[in-house]
Amino acid sequence: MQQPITLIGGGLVGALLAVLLAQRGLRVEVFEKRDDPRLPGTVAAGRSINLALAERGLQALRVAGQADAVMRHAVMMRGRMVHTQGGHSGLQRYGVDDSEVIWSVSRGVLNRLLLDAAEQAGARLHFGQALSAVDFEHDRIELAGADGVRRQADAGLLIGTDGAGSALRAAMHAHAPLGERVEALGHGYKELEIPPAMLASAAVAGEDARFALEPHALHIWPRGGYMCIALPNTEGSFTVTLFLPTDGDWPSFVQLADAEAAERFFRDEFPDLLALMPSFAADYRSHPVGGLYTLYLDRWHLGGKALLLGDAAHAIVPFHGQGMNCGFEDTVALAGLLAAGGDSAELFAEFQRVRQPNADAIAAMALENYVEMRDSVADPHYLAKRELGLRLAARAPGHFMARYRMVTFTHLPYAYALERGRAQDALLERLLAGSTDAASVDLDVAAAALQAALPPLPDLRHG
Ligand code: FAD
Ligand code: 8RB
Repeated sequence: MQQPITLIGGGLVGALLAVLLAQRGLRVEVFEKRDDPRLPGTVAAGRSINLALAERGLQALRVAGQADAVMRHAVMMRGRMVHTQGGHSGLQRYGVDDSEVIWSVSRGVLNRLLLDAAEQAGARLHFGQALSAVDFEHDRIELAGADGVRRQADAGLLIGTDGAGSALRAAMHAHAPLGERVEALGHGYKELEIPPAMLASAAVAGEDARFALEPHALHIWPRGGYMCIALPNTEGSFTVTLFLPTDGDWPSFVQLADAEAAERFFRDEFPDLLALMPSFAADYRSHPVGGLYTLYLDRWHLGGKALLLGDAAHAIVPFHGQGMNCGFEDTVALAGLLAAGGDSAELFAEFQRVRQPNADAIAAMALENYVEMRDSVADPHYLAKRELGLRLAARAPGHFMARYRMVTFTHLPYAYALERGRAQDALLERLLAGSTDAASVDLDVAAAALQAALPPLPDLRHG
């Protein structure tokens, strides 16, 4: 593989892929539309957007030698803190103990750190250069600068890490259709913020008092058809996201067009949360409503000339917190294939063969987790199933692992987690037979039924 590798997009997946490829001695050029986010004055002032980093993403960072640096900026989240309408809250742990937690990290910090690492590993980064056209016949690309100036460059081996609105995908599709399907969820999102708590109390009560809510949790205010969530930032603030139907019957974003209507809605539905957001109206007015959709493609590559990965190939809805984690897992798989060398068309086909069933599986599980987060977390039957699952996992750890744990804390293929989860769920339903009391199920009988119905879980140590 002598030709240089050209990455379109230096976001999270592009930057990490650049690190991995450059570390393997490959020639890497990265073209990124935006300006260098490491330069002073380029970061969106004051707004911190965070992401949940889980085991799959963390493992990819370990492979790139970047895990320790990232973890210095991460806030541990042990579970979901569920806030009821009545103002009560309780923690549902994600894992069995503190070895199974997820981490809140700032997108900006993560991106800048990976860009530094990419440069150090020898990748060449070109900022303010947006892919604007591709000539696949002559292997040339056209890039547009912010000033409108266009320049040409050799395409090399083209890799699209330019996100959900991928320009490379559009160019590939114009050349030969990719079988693209976009499924809108019909719900959108808006970001809000809880600022750090009063510093006076922090001085007395210590570090964690900078936070207006429990810092080590992912907060959820489930309300049936919609919800709010909040993730902690290192500085003591929280990024809040409201998820709501886009239009249709109240409540929807169309119905809550102005901040006053939205504030009345929050006073009724999320009074405790509203009390923590002094700049609610200003934030509501100035932050746009984002759309949520799932992207499916029949083909991720154009022969051996171009390949898509990350959101460019498989954008998903956010509800499992796995978009970045899945994209990071992609980069390790692709770097392994590219470093081994060989015919690029075969190698791209192999990448799609391995990754697409898993991307499809996490897309499906992310959609399902919306219902779980906004509704089921407060449902007695769901809670009984969860409780029985916890008991079975303790009794027969080699045979039962909650699907959430397989997705979040192991490297088992997503497709396996989906399939195993369905089988386990059917068993739990059968054992509970409509009951909402997990303690009424005889655990010896249940464990025997489990072992009769399902093979043991794979060895998880390096799943
Ligand atoms: P992006 O990060 O979108 O990067 C694409 C890059 O390409 C950008 O830098 C862009 O400027 C550049 N680009 C675009 N067009 C061009 C062009 N024409 N030429 C050159 N460059 C171009 N995932 C999780 O795992 N956990 C979470 O908790 C989580 N939270 C999220 C919260 C929010 C608010 C959002 C929006 C997403 C969240 N995700 C989360 C999903 C995650 O952000 C994405 O899956 C991930 O960023 C995908 O990485 P990417 O590099 O493929 O795309
Ligand atoms: N994109 C997350 C989870 C699962 C939480 C659970 C859920 C915000 C946009 Cl909605 C969401 C999870 O089951 O208890 N782990 O990590 C991250 C999530 O949303 C992120 C912050 C988000 N992603 C557009 C907004």
